[in-house]
Amino acid sequence: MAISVQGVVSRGKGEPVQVTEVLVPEPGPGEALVRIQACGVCHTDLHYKMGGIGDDYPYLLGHEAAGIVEAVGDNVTDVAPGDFVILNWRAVCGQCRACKRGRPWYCFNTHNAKQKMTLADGTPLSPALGIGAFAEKTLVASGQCTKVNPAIAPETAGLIGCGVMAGLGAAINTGGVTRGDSVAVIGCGGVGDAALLGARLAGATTIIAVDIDDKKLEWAREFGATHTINSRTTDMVEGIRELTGGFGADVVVEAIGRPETYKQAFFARDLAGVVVLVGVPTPDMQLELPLLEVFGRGGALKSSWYGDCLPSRDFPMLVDLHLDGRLPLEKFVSETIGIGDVEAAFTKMEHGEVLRSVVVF
Ligand code: PAD
Ligand code: ZN
Repeated sequence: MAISVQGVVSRGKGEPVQVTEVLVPEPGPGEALVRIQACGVCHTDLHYKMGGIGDDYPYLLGHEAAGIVEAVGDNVTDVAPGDFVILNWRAVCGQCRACKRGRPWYCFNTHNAKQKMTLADGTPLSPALGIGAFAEKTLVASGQCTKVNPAIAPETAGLIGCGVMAGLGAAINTGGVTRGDSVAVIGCGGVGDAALLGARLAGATTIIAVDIDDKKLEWAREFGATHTINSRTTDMVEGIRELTGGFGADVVVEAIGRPETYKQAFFARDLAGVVVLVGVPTPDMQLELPLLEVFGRGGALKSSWYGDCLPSRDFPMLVDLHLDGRLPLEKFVSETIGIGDVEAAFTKMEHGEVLRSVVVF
């Protein structure tokens, strides 16, 4: 028997989201039912609402979540009822060509629940990133549940499930930031600030935050930025070069997802440097770059999906670093809100008033 819960649903492009009844099936083989304790509002949820990701409405939004496993289906051995878990959108298959080559963080065939959650009238829902966690309970593949130390606060833990991991991993896993590097991060929302934190954790010495909002730049300093540039008033390419001996940064992380800022990232990096695109573009965007510069400057232009993370490896480690006082992840939580406040949280995000609003249940 399906259970009835309240969830935040996006019914059509640009329409305000609604709290409505959602039916969640009992977990089948390989699935887990999770009682959500907290779920962050990520810019990717707003992309879904605005039609930037696809047209598979209605969407059940929310994907940065932590909670307690309530029930599991047959053949589930990795988690059990009562486990405190962070939900992930990379439950690796172990069988695809990436997994078989020993690179499971690129898995091309990640798992989600097989059964569909639905609206009360039976209309199937598309859960955001295969999760759908702005709901009291959600159904996922058991591999989407990563067990971590329950000593961490759920509203902080949930953020590791997307934005924190994406940004931190963009710097550390994808960008390969290491001791002594210079790093620039363009766009200092939750994802960009996590990249700053990752750069600091990895031992970067010059860490430059770029944004168009002075408040964001002030917050960026708390996450490890040694220098800040407001790109409304200062040319960021010039500014980054000036702060790096005239050369550009070793690693530049673009955490917005726009062609113009990507281009600036490209020119703000040192010869043989790395550009990491973690911001998500929309389907209409095009990029034009001088091919001779792409060749002549060497280095690497990389994209970072989910910070190239392996949840089973990375989530418990980040939780442990946080509990050890070495990763101040609680600073990402600007406010806790109720399930009815997601639309207002989108507005606050667009106005730059918050890093993360987190829905608590
Ligand atoms: P956010 O809206 O909180 O932050 C964006 C920041 O960029 C804000 O601080 C803005 O002020 C700043 N900004 C906007 N335009 C400019 C500009 N022209 N120059 C400088 N700064 C600017 O978003 P977020 O941090 O939640 O997410 C950032 C992106 O990362 C977004 O595109 C989201 O979809 C993406 C994302 N990617 C992954 C992944 O796996 N690749 C995961 C999660 C989120
Ligand atoms: Zn996200």
